[in-house]
Amino acid sequence: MSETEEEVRMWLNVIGMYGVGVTSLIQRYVDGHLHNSRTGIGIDFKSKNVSADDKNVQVYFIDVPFNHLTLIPRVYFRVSDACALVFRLSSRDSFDCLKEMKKKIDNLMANASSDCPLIVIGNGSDQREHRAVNRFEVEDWCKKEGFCGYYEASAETGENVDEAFTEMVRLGLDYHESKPVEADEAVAEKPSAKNEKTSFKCFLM
Ligand SMILES: Nc1nc2c(ncn2[C@@H]2O[C@H](COP(=O)(O)OP(=O)(O)O)[C@@H](O)[C@H]2O)c(=O)[nH]1
Ligand SMILES: [Mg+2]
Repeated sequence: MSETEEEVRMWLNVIGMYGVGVTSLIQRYVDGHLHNSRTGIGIDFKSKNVSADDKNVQVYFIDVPFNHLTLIPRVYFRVSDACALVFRLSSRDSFDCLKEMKKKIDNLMANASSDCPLIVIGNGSDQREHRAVNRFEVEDWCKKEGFCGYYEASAETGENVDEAFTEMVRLGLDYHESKPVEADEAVAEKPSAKNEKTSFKCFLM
């Protein structure tokens, strides 16, 4: 990073039902490959340094299984800069769950006075023969619900993962710059990011 480059810290939530591939997508984007330690339960973080708009951005991806959503303290929604809702293209149930998820997130965001951008990621695009949800149906729903984008990606092959996450970072950065500084200071300690890419457990409770 050059000395003149501005440093920004952002928090992006990636949320989905167990098994849709949330952890895999974050791993693929942050580490560039998948590793075996994907069986973790609970809420996790992974961070990555990226350059965007001439800024050095430290992005914290919060890995949120849907049934842990209500465990996230309100403050995290207040500081979140963007959220991705993930479903599995081969699972109709996971798309139906997205509708319930959106309602819960709308409530949480309203309570936290947040208006951060939301995108949808349909994961598992490599499993073409198992597709259970029509692309146009998702696109229509996303438009109706006011999402900022819809991406079909594969954590397995990496297809479209960079595109989806890069867009989430870009949207998050726009939002981050539009909100008062005070919100960012509400998160207590900056996690100890010894390396540019760090993974650690979050003990929220
Ligand atoms: N074929 C395929 N399998 C995937 C993909 N993403 C994740 N998986 C597999 O789906 C399972 C659940 O993934 P995981 O990331 O643990 O899901 P999470 O519970 O949402 O965090 C694992 O066996 C992954 O290897 C994908 O894009 N394509
Ligand atoms: Mg997981």
